[in-house]
Amino acid sequence: SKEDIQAFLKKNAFVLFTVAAVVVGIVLGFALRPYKMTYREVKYFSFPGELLMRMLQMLVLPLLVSSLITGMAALDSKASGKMGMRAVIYYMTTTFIAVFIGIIIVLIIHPGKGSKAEFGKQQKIEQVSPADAFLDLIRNMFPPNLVQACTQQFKTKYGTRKVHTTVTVMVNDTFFNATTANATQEVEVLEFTREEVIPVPGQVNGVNALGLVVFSMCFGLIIGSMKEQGQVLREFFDSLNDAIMRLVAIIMWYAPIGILFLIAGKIVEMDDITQMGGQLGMYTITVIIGLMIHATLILPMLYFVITRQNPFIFIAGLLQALVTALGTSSSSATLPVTFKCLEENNKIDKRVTRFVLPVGATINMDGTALYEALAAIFIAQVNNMEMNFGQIITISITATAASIGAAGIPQAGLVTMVIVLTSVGLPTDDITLIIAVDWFLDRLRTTTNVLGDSIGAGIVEFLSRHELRSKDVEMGNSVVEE
Ligand code: DAS
Repeated sequence: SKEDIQAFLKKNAFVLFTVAAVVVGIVLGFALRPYKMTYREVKYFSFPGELLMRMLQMLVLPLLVSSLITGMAALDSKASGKMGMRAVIYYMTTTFIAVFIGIIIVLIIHPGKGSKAEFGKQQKIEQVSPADAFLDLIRNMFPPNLVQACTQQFKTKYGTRKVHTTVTVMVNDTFFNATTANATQEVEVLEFTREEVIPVPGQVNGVNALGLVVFSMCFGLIIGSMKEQGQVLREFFDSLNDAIMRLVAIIMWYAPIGILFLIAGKIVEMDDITQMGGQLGMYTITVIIGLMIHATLILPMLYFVITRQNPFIFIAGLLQALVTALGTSSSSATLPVTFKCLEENNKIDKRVTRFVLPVGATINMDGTALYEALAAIFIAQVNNMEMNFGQIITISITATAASIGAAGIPQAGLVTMVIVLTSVGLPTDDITLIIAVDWFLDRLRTTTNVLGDSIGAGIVEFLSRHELRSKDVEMGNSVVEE
């Protein structure tokens, strides 16, 4: 009936708008391509999209901190310990499965067959030792200065350097997203320094997310154990968290417009697809197949096997978040939307989302792990280098580490690839070969990352239902009978 349709439209308005935005964005993008806009014009054109990115990113920091603190404070150390264990086991298992799929698929399809095609500009990229990268990761868990951890920017590092390449522009502009001042300048890069190419692991937009995650978790756990004395702090962060989520609700109205322009802008800007060499085309298809297998088969199956519920109904509730991930190519920027979808559509317990999602968005990246392993072997194939079993194991370990270290921001995975390549002696300069398609593959792997975090929340909630329930009983909350 008419009322039913109206009710449906009202309930799904956001999702419908966002999906429509993607479609319109793609159409508009292709329609505008023949006009060959300059870099500056594209920047102006995508401005509404840039605003969405900024709005979402603005909320990430307070959301991350307040949700983790309240999430941890709502549980006792035993319950959160168990939940944490489950989350970590889930993250590890799914990441390894993803890496495995990536390796198998690239070995079967062998997209790097043939002589090395020159499908990209080669540029010099500095080597970095995996040991240093690993120490950096650990180091960042303990920021010496919390205020600085929230404000650190890459800007200053770049500000001092005058010479940039297109790659660095990409790095500044979408990867670090820091030097908007330079965004409209087309500059040329001659060489990279280590700091420029290697992001400090765990950093989001110059914010040390990993450090804040570790601190917030400990802090939340402590104020949770403080009984009366902790009350003020618990209430404070709780209401901060609520307030931020209300802001998210407002931004969601703007999201479709932002996503439309983000996607259209990217399509206008991208390199000519018909020029894409055979190897690069095959590589793109291989990555897509790998991600598809993981996102549409493995993860839903895992969800079904554990919870015995329909995974596709669960995924339908996440649509808004998945489209946002596609539009922003950043799992951190998508975090506010992921929260909303899981809590409101899928009714996942807040104590679970607040705890599992921020950690997941920072360290659990299935799509990135799959991608890094696959890309490394592709680069080996292109160079006609056979990887032996030991090297493949090394790749799977470093790809996992690199996905943990990659921040949830656009194209972070491309940068942490240096670690994977160096570990097996592959030429790091060859990363530049795959840059042309990375903007696109990045969106797909980010969507996979967000899906992985969300399904993880569903699974952890299911496995923790007894602890959550007994906590409810203890607190005198109303308990819903199963
Ligand atoms: N785009 C990133 C993310 O937000 C990670 C990556 O580059 O792989 O998930």
